[in-house]
Amino acid sequence: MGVLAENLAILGLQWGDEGKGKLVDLLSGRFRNVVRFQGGNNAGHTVVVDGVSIALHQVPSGALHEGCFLGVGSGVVLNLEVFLQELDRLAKRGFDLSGRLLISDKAHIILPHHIALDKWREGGLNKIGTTGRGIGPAYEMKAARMGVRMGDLLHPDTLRERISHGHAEVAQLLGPGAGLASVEDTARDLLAIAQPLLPLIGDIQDHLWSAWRRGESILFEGAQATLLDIDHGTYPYVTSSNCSIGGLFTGTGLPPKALSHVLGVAKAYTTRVGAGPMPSELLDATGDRIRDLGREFGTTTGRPRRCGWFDAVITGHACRVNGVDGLGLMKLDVLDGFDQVGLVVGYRDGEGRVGTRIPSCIQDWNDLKPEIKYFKGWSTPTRGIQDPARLPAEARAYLDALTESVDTPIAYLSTGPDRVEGYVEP
Ligand code: 2SA
Ligand code: MG
Repeated sequence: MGVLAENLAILGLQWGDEGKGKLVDLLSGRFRNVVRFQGGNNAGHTVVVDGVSIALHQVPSGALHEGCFLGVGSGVVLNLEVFLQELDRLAKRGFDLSGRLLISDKAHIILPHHIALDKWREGGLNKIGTTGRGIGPAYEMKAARMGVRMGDLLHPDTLRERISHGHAEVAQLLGPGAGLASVEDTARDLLAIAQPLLPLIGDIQDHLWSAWRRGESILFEGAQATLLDIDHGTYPYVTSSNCSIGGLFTGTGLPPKALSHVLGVAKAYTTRVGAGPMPSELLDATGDRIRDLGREFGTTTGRPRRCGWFDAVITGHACRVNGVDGLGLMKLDVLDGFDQVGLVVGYRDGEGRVGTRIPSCIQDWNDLKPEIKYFKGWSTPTRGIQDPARLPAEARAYLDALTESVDTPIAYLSTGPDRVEGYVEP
């Protein structure tokens, strides 16, 4: 079997929104288990079924496949209200998850004071451009040993005490005017919301380890992406979890030998939502055209995404960090009809030197200018083409240069939003 089989990780190689949800949905029918291992409802994975799109933020994207067992791993931060809304929305669409969903007892819960702190910070000087979902504070409280975990819901008598630690600090920081719910109210509301989820809480590590040892296949669904990774991304303009390969193992409790392949997902161009460096960004009519044709607006926040040419420097970095076996190259069709298409092959520094790696100890990303190689565009539509051999010659030339620039072959090519299968096994 090629890349798209066995125990597979699907990870984002840019700044999110690469189309991971579509690939997970498309491939999860092949896997017995689909598990989210990090992130929270800052993720917005859109799956398209019979032309109708469903946005999932926390329920693993394998939900649409009856045969898939769904896991929410220990590295996830969970907004219980959003989670329940998604379960309800899926049920209304006829997708019943009972008997095939397990939530780690070690997953942390996003609490109202986490969201309040996130929003308070975003109104201040250290503006990251977060999704405002309380993701950062939830992970901070986890690291500060003041987090509340799903397993705590099974012990109401100690739940209040667990909530009180982080709550006290946030209440002190934000002051009485913040309108924070009290610890009592937070605990009461949490327990009321959580009732339907209590039977779903368990030991995800044991479930996945046993599944792996039984030879069941597992698909690991990454959220966000490597350039948003707290360690390997464009810090501080990152999210607060490890979206790259390391987060898979800490977020599930499985050993590296349980993973066989890594599929890295990237768009045929680059987008970013929120603040932070983006050397390939196009602040002109071309960027606007890509945004409009690609409908580049955040699934989670609706914010317009910043658009630019494919950036081989950041994507090559992500391929190396994650040990990517094959690319899921998405939305090539958006580039149909451009007279020319750019590929960022390096960054030129203040002394005019061009490098193909992200420099270390960067003081100001604005000093790094994109070195762009241009390719002749193509007028023949690529929409719906599943076999790269049938692509226009100019599109093939562009893809050949792109794969060479990141030293990674294409394992899947997407030329449209629907569940179109276009595998090219390396
Ligand atoms: P946060 O809310 O603390 O995680 O925000 C920190 C930074 O991370 C960015 N961020 C994102 N950027 C793009 N897409 C995101 N989610 C995707 C979506 C889902 C995906 O479609 O919504 O691709 O998995 C996402 N989540 C966080 C955010 O803009 C800040 O720059
Ligand atoms: Mg998305």
